[in-house]
Amino acid sequence: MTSNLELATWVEQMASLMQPEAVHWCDGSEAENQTLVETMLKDGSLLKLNPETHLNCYLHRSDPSDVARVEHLTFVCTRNQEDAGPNNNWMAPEEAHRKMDALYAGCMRGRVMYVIPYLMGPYDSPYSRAGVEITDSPYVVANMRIMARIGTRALRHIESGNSFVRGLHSVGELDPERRFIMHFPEELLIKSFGSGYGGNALLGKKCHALRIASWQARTEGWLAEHMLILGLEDPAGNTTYVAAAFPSACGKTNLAMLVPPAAFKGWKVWTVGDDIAWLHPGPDGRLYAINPEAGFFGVAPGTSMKTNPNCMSTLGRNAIYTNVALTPDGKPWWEGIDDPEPEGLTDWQGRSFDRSQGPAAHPNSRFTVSAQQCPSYSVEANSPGGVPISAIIFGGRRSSVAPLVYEALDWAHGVFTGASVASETTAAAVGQVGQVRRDPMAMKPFCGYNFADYWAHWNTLGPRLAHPPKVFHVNWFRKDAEGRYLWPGFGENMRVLKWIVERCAGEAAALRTPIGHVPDLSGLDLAGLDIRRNTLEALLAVDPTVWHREMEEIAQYFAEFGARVPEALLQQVERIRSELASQLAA
Ligand code: GTP
Ligand code: SPV
Ligand code: MN
Repeated sequence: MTSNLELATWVEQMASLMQPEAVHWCDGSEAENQTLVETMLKDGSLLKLNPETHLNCYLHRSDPSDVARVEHLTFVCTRNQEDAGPNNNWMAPEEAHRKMDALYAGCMRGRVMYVIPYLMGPYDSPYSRAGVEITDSPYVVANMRIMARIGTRALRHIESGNSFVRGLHSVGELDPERRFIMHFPEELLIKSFGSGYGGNALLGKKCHALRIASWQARTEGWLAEHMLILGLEDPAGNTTYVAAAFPSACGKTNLAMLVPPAAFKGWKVWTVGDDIAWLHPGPDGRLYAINPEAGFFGVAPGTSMKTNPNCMSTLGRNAIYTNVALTPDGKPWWEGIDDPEPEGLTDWQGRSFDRSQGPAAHPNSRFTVSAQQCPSYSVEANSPGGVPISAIIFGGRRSSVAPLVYEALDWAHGVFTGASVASETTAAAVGQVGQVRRDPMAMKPFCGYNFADYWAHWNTLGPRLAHPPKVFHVNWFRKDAEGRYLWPGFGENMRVLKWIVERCAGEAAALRTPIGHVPDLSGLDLAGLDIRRNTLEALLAVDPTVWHREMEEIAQYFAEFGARVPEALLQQVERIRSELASQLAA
């Protein structure tokens, strides 16, 4: 199976623990995929969609109790609890191993154990990292095949002596009471049980590429972030690359595939990644980004030709849809899609659709599709050296407080800006939706170690770069008193991206406020946009009273991390507070 003794021994040991009926080493081939699809069509875990409109597309309905990440059941198991920090659930490694191994004992009886070697990042990139996921879910194999570079070539990479992250996964009985996602960063090991869904089960994604990788990145001097990567090409053909961190279901996929408004002739957005970025200081003193993933696991509801045409063109062939609704003629359907709700719709649970039972598609229903199919996929996306990042953008979903866009004063203030991000919770994780919570760098659910150490690590990175990216904050989700979005969003976000690129080039007008530079009313290119002056003022407002209260909350949040919080962050709090106080006094 493999010439790598360490890997062969581990797989053998896991097989004797889990007792599968057979062990299958995945080669990632089309033939293998077809066999898996046939198996799933037979057992009903996949439904074939209409091949005339959706060639080679399938619908998967997950267990209704297993539709999102489970943050309360996700643990970081470090020897020292302080290293996991107040931002993570923690369990002692011995206890966690005991618990998980008890669940794993005999869990694959009558099932096939799939061994998936995978590579996160482009082939032949010094920044790429390998992993091996063991799973009993053919659905996980089919999704991993789209999301990561799996199979023979990844195995060769491991066999040529590269280290790999070990991931164990079993769907178990899909019992929420027997469901855990455990990380052992000191052992480069992940143990997941009881869920077949997304980030809980596709271990290359959040578990490896963020939680374990962020730990490795800290010791090795780079960053693993919950960021999209895009290239913005101006009419003269110059491309500026930016990376943007927004919390789950807060607009990364949409921004990464943006189509500029008609008035922006000659401007193009190129997609490098939509969810995860690995950032490394390069030899020229700039920060370089790769996308460790090969596909998109994107939110379906709200996706349409109007909001995200590039995404709609990416879909429709070779895609797996999870928990969307189904039309009578075998097409996927969700709230916000272009086609009106048809007669005879089947909801995400396979029931005849009845509005009183909730939406037709689950709010966290998703599609899995190869990035190669995306019309805006960048030619640089597979570049082994990555793309140079000129701007880092943080953002959240906030109906008030945060203006449409502002620019941090320098790197240290940029780290503060990222560390103080707050956002309303979404359906991407189990729990209440719409609660404002602190989500530093959009990494609250994904940082594999103590946030205080993470902020300190961010602080050290800027000064190591001769040309650090400028840092910005955006908020597409500010609302008026009636609860309507003030900003049209989607393609119109181009106007904000253009301001950001101009600021990176030392152009575009801005006003200095205590929280950073905000565009003045002439700074944003609003050509072709019908927006009222008072709406714009409301979008760009930085209210000192509101921000004074916000700073109070930020200070309290930082205090939860005790003495480990970097002094530089506390200095930012003091500076902003005193500037706000003088504004209020004036
Ligand atoms: P994850 O995959 O969970 O990490 O999410 P994401 O950050 O990629 O979010 P995505 O782009 O999928 O958007 C999530 C939801 O927000 C979708 O329903 C979108 O339609 C909606 N959305 C995205 N961008 C905007 C925007 O600019 N304005 C508004 N109002 N909604 C948006
Ligand atoms: C997210 O929740 O941020 C996602 C989906 O991108 S999942 O793969 O489930 O993490
Ligand atoms: Mn995400």
